[in-house]
Amino acid sequence: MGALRLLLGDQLTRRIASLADLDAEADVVLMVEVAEEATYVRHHKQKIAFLFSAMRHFAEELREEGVRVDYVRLDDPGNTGSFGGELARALGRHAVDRVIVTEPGEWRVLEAMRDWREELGLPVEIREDNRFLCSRGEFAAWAEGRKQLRMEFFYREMRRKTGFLMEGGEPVGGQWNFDADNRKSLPAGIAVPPRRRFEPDATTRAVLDLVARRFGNHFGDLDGFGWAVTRAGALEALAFFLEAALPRFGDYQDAMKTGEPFLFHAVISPYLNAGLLTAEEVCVAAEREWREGRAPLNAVEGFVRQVIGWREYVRGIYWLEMPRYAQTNALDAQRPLPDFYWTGETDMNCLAQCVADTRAHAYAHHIQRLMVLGNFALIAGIRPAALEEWFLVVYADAYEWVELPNVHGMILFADGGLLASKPYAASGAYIDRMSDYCRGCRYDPKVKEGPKACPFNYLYWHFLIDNESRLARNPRMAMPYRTLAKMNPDRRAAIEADASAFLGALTSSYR
Ligand code: DLZ
Ligand code: SF4
Repeated sequence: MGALRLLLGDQLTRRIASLADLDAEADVVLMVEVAEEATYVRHHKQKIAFLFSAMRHFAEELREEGVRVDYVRLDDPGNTGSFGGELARALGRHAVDRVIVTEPGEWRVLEAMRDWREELGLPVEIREDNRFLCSRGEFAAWAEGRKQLRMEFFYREMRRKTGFLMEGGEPVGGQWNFDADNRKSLPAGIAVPPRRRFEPDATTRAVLDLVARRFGNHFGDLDGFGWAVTRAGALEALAFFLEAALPRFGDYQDAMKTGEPFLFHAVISPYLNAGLLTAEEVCVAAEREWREGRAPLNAVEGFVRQVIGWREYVRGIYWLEMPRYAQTNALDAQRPLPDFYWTGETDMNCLAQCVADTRAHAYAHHIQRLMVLGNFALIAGIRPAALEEWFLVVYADAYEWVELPNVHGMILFADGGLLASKPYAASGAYIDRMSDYCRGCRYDPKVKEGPKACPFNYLYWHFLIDNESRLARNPRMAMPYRTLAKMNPDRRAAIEADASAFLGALTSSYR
């Protein structure tokens, strides 16, 4: 008898472990659209549409190859709405003697999977996720006995292991990291490459209708949907990035511009995280651009670091630390998420613009996420779980393995410094330097007090005052705390007054 091979929506690669020894005669591949996955948090409409359409296309490709695919659509009669329920139903349709699945990207789903053997009464083999360059075991071995789990050291190990941008055991260019070259603001008039858009085909249009009908009340726009939904499309998106954007990706990777969330970014994370592209192939391709003289080293190294460094590192942290990781709240932040994260209705132009980009595209680039949307939540003391859910909902590339360490650790310092060596708190000057947002804002980034003052300015100091007992001993926070110590009492009182008036006026009425 054959096996039932359950393939999850973010495992869309022929090379996934669960399909490795597929027997086309005896086995059945099961793919299921289930309400529980779409609604356990109310994902952005484009995120659901992207994944359902990519799943349907992938199923078609498997069928063309002669594989037997049992595909359950969301609207199919009898759809129970959950992985476990659909697996049980499918076992009634197929004569198989075991289930094979690749471990999921979320703790929640892995917990459920561990009960399946008992619930279903037959063997369930959970295979290691082979879509990553560093296995969970390798990461655990690297972490063993280290006091601090710094990305930079992990990244160097990964460079050595993979050989990317290495020559004779040394990093090319004589340096591991060229980040210092990657902080330029955008020159006026620089041409931004028009983003390659993928026109929805009949399959995607059917999914867009389904999502509009079933998830109309979820956050996000559907019109303008332009994601690739196949591996071939994802490869085209990669090729576009390499040619049109990579040469300037490094220089301007921290810059922000009104109405331009993509700038010189790769915009391939939804494809990587759903299995349509592999980490290895995107790095091979980027390295070739440098070796053949079409892209500078600072750009290529910055890109490779995101993929083999940061991305693998946050996944390692997630599996090493879950489930306790999600439960810490080192800064005891308790404020509910303000409504404007959903509505975009705020006079703070940077936040309004970043929410607008997010709503329109289910995408914002890393500095919009970290230094605007994230930074505000950090210095306003937003409850970690509330911001984590928001990030998981709104971005097409977000799964808990990647979202949680980025938000909990990197953005909010809620893990007390396991991941980041200090909180990434910044005042309005940073946003003013890196964007054109302040020009269109009713606040002024240069004003520190009173009604015209940029709220980031007083919230920044308010955050430091509020967290003095927790942060003042952190050596990387010594400078701002020295400044705070010298601050006169009137200035401190003004900060307190401005911050409490501002925070008191925030509304948080719905999700
Ligand atoms: C994100 C998502 C959504 C919205 N829907 C489905 C689905 O209907 N079927 C499916 O197999 N996967 C879906 N996913 C992706 C899963 O949430 C993802 O596989 C889990 O988070 C486990 O990593
Ligand atoms: Fe944002 Fe402050 Fe600039 Fe307004 S002035 S856009 S609130 S940083």
